[in-house]
Amino acid sequence: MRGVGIEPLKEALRGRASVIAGPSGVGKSSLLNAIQPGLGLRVGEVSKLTNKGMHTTSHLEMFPLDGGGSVVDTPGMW
Ligand SMILES: Nc1nc2c(ncn2[C@@H]2O[C@H](COP(=O)(O)OP(=O)(O)OP(=O)(O)O)[C@@H](O)[C@H]2O)c(=O)[nH]1
Ligand SMILES: [Mg+2]
Repeated sequence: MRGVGIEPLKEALRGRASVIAGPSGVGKSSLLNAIQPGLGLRVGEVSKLTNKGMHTTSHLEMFPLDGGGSVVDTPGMW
């Protein structure tokens, strides 16, 4: 991950409650790990067979952000 666009996203999440949603394997958990080092969210490979994620995140969880606010990581629904 090159970190491009992480700062503006951090800024957008600051001070509010947000939810990250989208298909499995697009990098939702990876993005949150980049935004808030130390979260240690599990990330998974994308299947070579289907080219989709393998539903690594399996539950909803809300995390407080250092800059204020919070964010919810969600399982990809498809
Ligand atoms: N090339 C590239 N790969 C990325 C990037 N971000 C994440 N990945 C890869 O994409 C794969 C899936 O990432 P996850 O963060 O587990 O995806 P997710 O959206 O949380 O998936 P679910 O938890 O299954 O819904 C992993 O192999 C990551 O290493 C990125 O910016 N670039
Ligand atoms: Mg995930």
